Amino acid sequence: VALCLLAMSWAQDYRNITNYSGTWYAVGKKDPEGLFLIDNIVAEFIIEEDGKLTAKAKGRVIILNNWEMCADMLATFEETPDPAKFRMKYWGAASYLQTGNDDHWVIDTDYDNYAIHYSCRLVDADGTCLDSYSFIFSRHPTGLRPQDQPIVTQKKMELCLLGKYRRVAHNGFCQNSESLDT
Ligand code: DAO
Repeated sequence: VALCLLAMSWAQDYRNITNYSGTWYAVGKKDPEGLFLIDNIVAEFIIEEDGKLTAKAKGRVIILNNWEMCADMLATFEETPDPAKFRMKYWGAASYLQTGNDDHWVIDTDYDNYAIHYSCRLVDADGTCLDSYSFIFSRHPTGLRPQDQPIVTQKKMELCLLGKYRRVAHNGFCQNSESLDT
C-alpha cells in the first residue's frame, strides 16, 4: 500500500501540450463506478487559439437502461496550481449524456504513441482514491506498440490499477455516427 502513490506525487508537467493534439484511440480503460463510455472510444485533442486544451470524444454508451448509441462528448481542460493536474469539465452534445468536472492527470505520454490518463472523482480521508477511472490511449487504432507495453504496465502498477483495466474494442460502431471532425 505504501508503494501505491497518489498520481499527483509523480505525474509530470504536461502543460506544454502542443504535441498532444490530434487523435487518440482508447485501447484500455479502468472504469469508474457507473460505467459510461464502453468502447469505440476515440478522443481528439485540440489546442485552441487562446492556447487552451479542449477535446472531443466519442464512444459507445448504453443509456436509459437499454439504449445503445454513440455519445459525442466535449471537454475543456483548466490548469490548476499543480502543473501536472488539470480540471476536466465534460458534457455531452445531447443533454441526456453524462456531465462532470474531475481532477485529471496525464500520467505519462511520449506524444507520438501512448498516453495514460487518470482521474480521481473521490478521495478518501487517507488520500487513496475511492472512485477513479483511467484511459490508456494509443495513436494507433490497432493498439499499443510492443515496446510501449512495458512502460504502460509499469504506470498501471504505480497507479495500483494493474489488472483493473479492460481492453477497449474498436469495431467501427461509431464510425457512421456524426463525425469527430465536423
Ligand atoms: O466513461 O465512465 C466513463 C467516465 C469518463 C467520461 C469522460 C468523458 C469525457 C471526454 C473524455 C476526454 C478524454 C479524456
